[in-house]
Amino acid sequence: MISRNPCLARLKAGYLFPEIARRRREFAAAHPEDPARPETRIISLGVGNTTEPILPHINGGLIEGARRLGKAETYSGYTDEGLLELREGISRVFYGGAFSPAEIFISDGAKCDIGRLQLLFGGGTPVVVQDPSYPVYVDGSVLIGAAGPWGDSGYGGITYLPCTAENGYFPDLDRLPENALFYFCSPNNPTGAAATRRQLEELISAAVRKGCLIVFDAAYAEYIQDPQLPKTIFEIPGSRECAVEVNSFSKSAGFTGVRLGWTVAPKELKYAGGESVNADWGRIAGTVFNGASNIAQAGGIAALREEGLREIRELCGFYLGNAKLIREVLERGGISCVGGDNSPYVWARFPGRDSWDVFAGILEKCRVVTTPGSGFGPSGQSFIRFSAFGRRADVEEACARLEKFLLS
Ligand code: PGU
Repeated sequence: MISRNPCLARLKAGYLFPEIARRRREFAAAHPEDPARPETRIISLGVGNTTEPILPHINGGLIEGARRLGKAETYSGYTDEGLLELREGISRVFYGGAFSPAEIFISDGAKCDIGRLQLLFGGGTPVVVQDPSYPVYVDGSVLIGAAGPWGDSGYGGITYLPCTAENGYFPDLDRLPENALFYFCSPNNPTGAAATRRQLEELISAAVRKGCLIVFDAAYAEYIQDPQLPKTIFEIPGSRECAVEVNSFSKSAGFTGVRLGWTVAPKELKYAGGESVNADWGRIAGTVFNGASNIAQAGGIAALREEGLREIRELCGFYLGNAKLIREVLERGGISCVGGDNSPYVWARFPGRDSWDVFAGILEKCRVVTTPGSGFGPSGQSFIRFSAFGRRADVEEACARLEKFLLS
């Protein structure tokens, strides 16, 4: 019989979000909803999944994209690294035109590119994550065997850099190992912290000093409201030599189910041996990926027009409105929180408590699903992540239940 990839055995039992869904199902089976009692309905503030309809201009782009496929004159097939108009548009809108289309690779979402990126580095590459962090950085590394050599237990080649209240949710860069792959997410999932320009300058200078490559995850960039905060790592001098950036239309345009993202791999970025990371990324993308849907790309092109960008601001503003309601209710209840102002996540602290216990308590008493902070790494213990993605009426109802629970 064929042997199993040993990397699979090193993964933690289940991916965080399916595990939450399993616990929700289990709870729902034991406590069935009673349609006559709306307070028994379960509301999710768990997984960061968009709920609002795609706004008209962007949706029109998707419809037009589908229409074009139905006519011989406008039909298109594979688009390889993406439609030129979309790549040029992304460079113009998000990077002030600083990148050529050859440096922008269109993807089917940030998560998918995060999973593929490690093919660039292979086994043995030390991996560094912010702790807590989006679980795909660790699980993706483990799957691809990039974080070896392995000890008997645990993830030998993964360094967790704590991001806690004590250090303002920014890691101690003196602890950054050399020649490592460092996943850095800002605005951060799950803490909601958005790094300042000064902090990102320190990050780039540490990466250059230590020979690290940064994978900058900017999936929540459009949630940044404070004009002083950088929306991309490429606002920072020196970043082109040490960073790639992944981003996505999922959370800005409501494309979680449409699937469209991109990766920027600058021409200047080189491995230790002087080879081009950009050329290799093109090689890998061409080999294991056949491009994003043409329909999604037509939606992306619409999203980059003035009207589309206005819709992006409106949508992000709506979810930030939810975040404000959640944060206010928690703070009124005496819970200390961060996030929710430049990100769609509120990171709430329950000192001395186990995250999964708090998760279970909130599910039982409020019938609200959240995400336990410990699922994002050891430093997430005693925290709960509240996602602001939800219908307004559901968020208001969840807040009313939380308020009752916290004040009781
Ligand atoms: N990067 C970060 C930091 C994310 O939080 C997410 C989604 C993605 C990338 C995925 O972006 P796509 O472009 O849609 O692929 N995080 C959500 C959803 C859970 C998941 O497994 O992706 C969350 O709740 O954390």
